[in-house]
Amino acid sequence: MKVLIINPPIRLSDKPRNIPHGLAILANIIRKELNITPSFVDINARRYSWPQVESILEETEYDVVLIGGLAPVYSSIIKLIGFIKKIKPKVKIIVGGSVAMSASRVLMENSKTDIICMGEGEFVVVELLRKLQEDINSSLEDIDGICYRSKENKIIMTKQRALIKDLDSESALPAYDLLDMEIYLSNPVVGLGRDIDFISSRGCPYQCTFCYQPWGNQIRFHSVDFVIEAISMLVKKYRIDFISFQDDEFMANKKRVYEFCEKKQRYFPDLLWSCTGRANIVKDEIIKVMKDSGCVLISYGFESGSQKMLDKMRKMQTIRQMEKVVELSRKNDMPVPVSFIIGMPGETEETCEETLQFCLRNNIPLYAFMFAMPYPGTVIFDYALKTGRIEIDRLHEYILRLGDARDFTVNLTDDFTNDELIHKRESMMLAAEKNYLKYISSEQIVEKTRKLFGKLVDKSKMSAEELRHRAIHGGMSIF
Ligand code: B12
Repeated sequence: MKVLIINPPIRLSDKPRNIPHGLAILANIIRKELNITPSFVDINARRYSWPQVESILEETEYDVVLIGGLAPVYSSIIKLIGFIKKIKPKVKIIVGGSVAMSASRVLMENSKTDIICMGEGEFVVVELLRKLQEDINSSLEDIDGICYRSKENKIIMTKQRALIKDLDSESALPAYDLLDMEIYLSNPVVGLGRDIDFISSRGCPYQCTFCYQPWGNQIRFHSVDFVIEAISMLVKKYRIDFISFQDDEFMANKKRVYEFCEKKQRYFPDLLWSCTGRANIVKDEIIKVMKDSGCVLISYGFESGSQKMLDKMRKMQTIRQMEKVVELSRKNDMPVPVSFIIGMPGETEETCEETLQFCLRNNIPLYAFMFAMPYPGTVIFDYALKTGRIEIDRLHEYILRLGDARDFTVNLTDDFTNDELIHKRESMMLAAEKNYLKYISSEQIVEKTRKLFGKLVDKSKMSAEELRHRAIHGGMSIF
């Protein structure tokens, strides 16, 4: 049986930087467990045009197609399914990932998707492919964790599948060798040089209302030894200079962070790294240890400078903790890439002013300032449905429109019109940047970036201007 995996395009305004972890992990599992090497069409990495995609789909041989992605790739998934079913109607299409899980019924009803994977794919793909290998039209009712179309064209949801217990032994590393690694490695995710992203855990203990969390509040971690072994391979085979951890909450387990810092420094002293953090858990001692082990930045979701808004979004963090994190990062000469959200339910002139004042007081620019976006599966999505901001019978059209949270889509506030909200965001960004650039000059930003990245700056042969651009683009310029 021939398996084709397709990674749809994402964030076309930027270069491809993030590897498709989910799909590439499944490729590895399929190869290991079923001895099938799937073909991998990475539309995102190659930036194929749609006519090019169509001809690839025509020329490649396959019996089963696996597609995955997040909410903004919904429209591409719909397009791909249309092409495939036109070219090869008998091929089975399996879709997974966050958009398929959070909008399964809409996807089923508005496309010719055959099967949706409703959770982690490791066991599901193996069971499914085994079944389809025996008979491509096998009945699927005894496979847990899927949604499929029966012969009578009914949409059937099977029993929920338990989460993987041990990520080290039951999941796998992505099949890096099937990806266009040189494309990803030449476009750094966060840092400089040959930078790769890595996800070392699943789940998050918090329940923010704007976030989609399919893996629940119990975090499962890869062991530090698993991560160190992966780094060892990535250093040897792909000569990486930098690793960016994109976990929902990399720092949730402090003991593990300390263990990682010690082992990383022992085995790969020259490797630099970054990760995600949270204002309510980051303390002085840990930042210092991380910095000394080559961590150049920790990124935070600050979301708002208004305590009222933070509480409403169940962020479980205080303004004081946020100020403390800014202070500590600066004390350790680390940038503080922080993101904010405007337009959550309850946002008013007053709460916006509180956010702006927070930024002015702490010399923070609003470089990553997102609109509150009700992505399927979030609490604010349910709120938007309940309040009629999204029409239940026009969900397909709504999800087709979803894109980057920097683009306005739905107004969740009662106090602003759409235009007012858009202008509010712009004026706040301008004011915060103007203030920030009075606090620090671009020469100082470049100087601090050079100091932070050391040898990597010369290795990446960047001019001061490129460096500044990269620093700002990567959000690492908030010193
Ligand atoms: C890395 C990442 C990105 C990368 C892109 C990654 C990529 N190449 O696709 C970047 C940085 C570009 C990105 C951007 C955005 N992201 Co993002 N991102 C993530 C992040 C942190 C990790 C994704 C990941 O790799 N996970 C690890 C893998 C192993 O998990 P997985 O993909 O879910 O795969 C497993 C299963 O889902 C399943 N599976 C997956 N695919 C398939 C396919 C088949 C066929 C099968 C059978 C199974 C299967 O098996 C896998 C193994 O178990 C997640 C958070 C998270 N924890 O997942 C958010 C997340 C996916 N992003 C999200 C969002 C909202 C965004 C943005 C829209 C935000 C923004 N600021 O604008 C932008 C998109 C911008 C745009 N213009 O399109 C949401 C998606 C919500 C939703 N309902 O879809 C998430 C879930 C964050 C959150 N908690 O809310 N993101």
